[in-house]
Amino acid sequence: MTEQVVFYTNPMSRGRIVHWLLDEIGVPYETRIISFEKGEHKAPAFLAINPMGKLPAIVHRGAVVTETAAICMYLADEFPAAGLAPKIGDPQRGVYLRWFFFGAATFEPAIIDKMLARPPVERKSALSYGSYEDAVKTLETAVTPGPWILGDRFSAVDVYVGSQVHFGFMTKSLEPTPALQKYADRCSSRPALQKLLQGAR
Ligand SMILES: N[C@@H](CCC(=O)N[C@@H](CS)C(=O)NCC(=O)O)C(=O)O
Repeated sequence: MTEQVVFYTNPMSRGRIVHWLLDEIGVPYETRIISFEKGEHKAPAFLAINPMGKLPAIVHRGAVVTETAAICMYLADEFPAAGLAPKIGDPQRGVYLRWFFFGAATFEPAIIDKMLARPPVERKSALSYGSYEDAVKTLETAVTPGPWILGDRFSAVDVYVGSQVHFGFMTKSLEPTPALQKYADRCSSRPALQKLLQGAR
């Protein structure tokens, strides 16, 4: 059982979010690149780690963690010295959890459906995000006035939600409104993200 985090990723995946977070935390970790081209993500060796055959994944102290939001939350809690997660009992913990889950369960499906130009459904109330417009408007309230989702405090939830905003801009599934653009720019000013953008891995 190793104390070092083993990080399974591909540069063209949500693994970039975990990569940014690991570099914010600043502990050593071992990266294992899984090739999509070679189909390594659907090969038995990786399916034994994540039966979904999807990246990213981490293994830490013998436990597998998948799902990008869960990995980010796990790492921020496991390495408290980085100060990237409010502790249980801190009133900001609820705000932090709220926007992590909003990012994963509400905002991400909204922008992915937009990116894929999926036809509208009749029963919007059955969708986790209701309407794309409501999801985007609500996200704007999370990053305004800022600078971060927890106000003056940068945290792991900014890594997660900020990455989704960047992804939305890149795929043109999200309009760079002034509030979102300013937030994305603040995220881009983080040295750990700059390092990642300069030398993709
Ligand atoms: N819910 C998962 C989604 C993971 C995911 O869809 N990963 C993509 C790359 S971003 C993947 O591995 N796709 C390969 C495939 O499904 O074949 C998470 O948030 O980590």
